[in-house]
Amino acid sequence: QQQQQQDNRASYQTNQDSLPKKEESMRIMWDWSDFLINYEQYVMPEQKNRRAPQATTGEPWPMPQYYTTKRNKVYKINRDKFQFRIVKESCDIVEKAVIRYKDYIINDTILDMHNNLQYARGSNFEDLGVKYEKEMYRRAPYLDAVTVKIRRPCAKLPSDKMDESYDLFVKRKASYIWANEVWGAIRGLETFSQLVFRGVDDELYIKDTTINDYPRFQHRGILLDSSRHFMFKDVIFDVLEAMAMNKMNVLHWHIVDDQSFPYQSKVYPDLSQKGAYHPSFVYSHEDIAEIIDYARLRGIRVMPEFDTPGHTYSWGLSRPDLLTQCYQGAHPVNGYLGPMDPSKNETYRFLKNFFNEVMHVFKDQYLHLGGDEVPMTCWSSNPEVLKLLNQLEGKPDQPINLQNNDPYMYSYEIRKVLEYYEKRLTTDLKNIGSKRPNGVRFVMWQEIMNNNVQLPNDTIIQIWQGDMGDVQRAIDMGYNVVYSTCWYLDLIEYGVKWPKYYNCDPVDTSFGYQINEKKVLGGEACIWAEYLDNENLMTTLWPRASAPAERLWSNKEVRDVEAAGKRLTEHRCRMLSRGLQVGMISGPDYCLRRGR
Ligand code: CP6
Repeated sequence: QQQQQQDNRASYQTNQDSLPKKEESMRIMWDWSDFLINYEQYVMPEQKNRRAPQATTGEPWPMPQYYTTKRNKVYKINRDKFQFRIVKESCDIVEKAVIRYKDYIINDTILDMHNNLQYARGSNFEDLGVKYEKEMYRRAPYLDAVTVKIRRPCAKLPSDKMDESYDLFVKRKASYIWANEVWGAIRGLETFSQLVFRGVDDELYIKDTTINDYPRFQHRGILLDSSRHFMFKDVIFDVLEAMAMNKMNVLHWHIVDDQSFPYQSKVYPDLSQKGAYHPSFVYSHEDIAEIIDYARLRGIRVMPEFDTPGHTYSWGLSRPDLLTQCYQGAHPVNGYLGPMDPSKNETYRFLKNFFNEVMHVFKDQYLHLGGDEVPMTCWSSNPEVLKLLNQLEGKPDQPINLQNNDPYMYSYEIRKVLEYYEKRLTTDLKNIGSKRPNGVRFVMWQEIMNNNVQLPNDTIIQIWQGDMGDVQRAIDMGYNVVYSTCWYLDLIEYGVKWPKYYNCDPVDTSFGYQINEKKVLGGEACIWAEYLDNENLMTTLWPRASAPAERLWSNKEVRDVEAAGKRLTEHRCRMLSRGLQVGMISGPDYCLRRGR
């Protein structure tokens, strides 16, 4: 087959006559499998291989761990009578979820893609030999209730220890969702809602199903950047809603950065007053509480990132004293400020006060401290920082020749300053954090490891440039890992790219590393917002992020890209149907949904 692919490519390149005519090419849809062999390079498929991607009907995304369904046993859902019955433990999380999912099922269920395909193409059921199936649908018994049983009392907030497992039975006699904790129940409700489909007769159907499900990784996140563009609350809600549909559970909120400071602090109000793009483009404590609550109801943790010592330009708009003055030779360069100034006690005093507030506003145990892309050349140009470095290196307090081309300068290991800064900051914050119910646990970007900075081994390293070798190195240093390298979703390209995201695995042993899976907490899809704002965030993020979502939830063996493509086509349609402005990643397809 590979040979044939090559032949096709060759003839496409050399023989212009083999290209379809324009009108023809507009109607022709192509098949997933053409992209599977070499999705990096577009291969013009042969005419006879072209067909519409056949979406699935009532199939879940991400794929559950154990999933069996009986194609020839269907039940009908009565829109007026259908209900979820909560037994044993209950709380607002499951009560609200039940209302939400009933509404989705009744109002937003998508049309059966198979029947519709035949219908839309003008075929009739009898001709296609599906008379039996039609009769089966007509006679389907009603399913009126699903029992939701939660064994343990609800927790207040989702955490890294939450149990998201559930069992789901859709049977003739009774249907159940069973979970240890409320988090499993809401994952099960999401799955249940995805199993429902609308027939061409407008009735709701669901196939006889048995599911036992749990996540492969505990950390399945989205990095949202609200500094490069201010993201409105509604858009963040939509991101959270889509995350719940994809069983993702961590919103990594990269809230501030160089370009703007939208976090509205009460202890230091000038930070956003002067650092936000506009005084109204801010997240107040109340806004943040609303976002955390919206996330909580969907089993999603909100982990804030306040990135220091680099990426801090906007902090300097109100507090230039916190940033390092960069020098050119012996002279400070007016207006050229670098990372946080590690040589001043005031820097640490300020950060203690600031993070004390942050740890009250954000309830999650995890706190991302950044540490990426620190411009250390500025540090090494500043005499006060060099004085600090002298001390750290045990050298006498001598003036240092500041000529940039002086090799003497490079005999100093500037990374020691980063180590000093991070150790002092994390020690301070660990103390403050120890007063919280769960304490505090830090996440940091890969550079901390690259610079050989050794922090307490509950620290989590987020890999964003490296491969499995870097994952292994972080583990060897005693760290836990969150993987992101292959999931920089803002880097968009023409063509079908999602299989690349889908095939990427945070515990990929095919490179010869025997990575301890327990040390890899999971991964995050990053949606940096230099080129994204409220208008195009959702369309760029989804359904792209659905690929890592399945990789992080489903069994390692779920790797069939062609089968995934069919489910993803349906899943994208389902997201549209629930009112989410999701985009397009997989070529020509169609979606018949609410109101269209
Ligand atoms: N902002 C911050 C960024 C990036 C990082 N940190 C980034 C770097 C390279 C690419 C995309 C994003 N925009 N604070 C790196 C973690 Cl390709």
